[in-house]
Amino acid sequence: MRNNFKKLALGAIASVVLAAPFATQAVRADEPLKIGFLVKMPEQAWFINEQKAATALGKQDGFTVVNIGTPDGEKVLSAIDNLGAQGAKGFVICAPDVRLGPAIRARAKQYNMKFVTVDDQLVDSSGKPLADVPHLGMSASKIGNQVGQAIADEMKHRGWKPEEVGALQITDYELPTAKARTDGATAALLASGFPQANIFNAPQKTTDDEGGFNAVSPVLSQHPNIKKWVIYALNEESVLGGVRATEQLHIPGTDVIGVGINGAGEAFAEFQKKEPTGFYGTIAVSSTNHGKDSTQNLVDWITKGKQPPADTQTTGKLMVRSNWLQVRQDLGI
Ligand code: FCA
Repeated sequence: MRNNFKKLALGAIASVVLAAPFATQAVRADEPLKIGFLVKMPEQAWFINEQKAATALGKQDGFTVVNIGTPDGEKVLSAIDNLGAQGAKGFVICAPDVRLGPAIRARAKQYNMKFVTVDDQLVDSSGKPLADVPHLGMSASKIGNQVGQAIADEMKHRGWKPEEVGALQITDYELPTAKARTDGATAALLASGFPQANIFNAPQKTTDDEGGFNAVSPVLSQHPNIKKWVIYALNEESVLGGVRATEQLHIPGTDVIGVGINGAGEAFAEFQKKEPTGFYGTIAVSSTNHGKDSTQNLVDWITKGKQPPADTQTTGKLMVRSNWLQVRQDLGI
């Protein structure tokens, strides 16, 4: 009786041990390479496309990509634990908060995993980028400049007088790439002769449609005298939210020029609407290449010991109703 109990207890302990932290060691060396692809907003078309591109590369080259949505810090850390338990050798990440940098680095180290960042570069406790983590993202200020220039050009084309126009700058100052993008747009707008006094800050809480809508609505109500608006933000989702807020107040689409960044599903849907809306265009960047190239960098690092480039900056192209299909094709989105 006593002996049987002992056996049972030992058996139970053994299976727990196998299932938990030692699972990594149980993964056989000849198993195909597994990596993770973690994104902060798994429902956003940009990120869906990045993960799709990573998965396609894995299918082509014989490795597995585990796609995980990690909207908060806790989910990021448990996703890394989960990947570690599955024997994954590394991951690509766009984190929900860039200040998670040191925590993510420490957790990856526990499992001896390599990782690279995509889109949003991680920072340390003093706000400096984590220089030892390879990054691939947009050339943020340049793409911001393109947004501002596109708005200035379209204002000219419509014959708008800058002094009669309000600019809604939807901002997220906690995310460095977001700040660089909107600062870049503002700089180009000012350089075109737009009055500084007519630029209004609309801080957003989340970098999506809802965040854009909630940021813009109160600013619009504070300025009922302004009849024409231009809108920009870190991405097209936020700009679309802003455009929806103008529609709510019955401001005609012809009196709004919204220009976003990304070039993904929501912009395509907008360009396919029968009547043009206040969403004029977007600076399209290849989410396909972001997903594919960041994954390739990570895989080469794991399998060949090839150190990825420290900081890759990608470029964008203005996409509007008249050329969206062509630009989409050119960028392989
Ligand atoms: C940030 C934004 C995304 C996308 C990406 C490249 O993460 O939130 O919408 O623009 O950069």
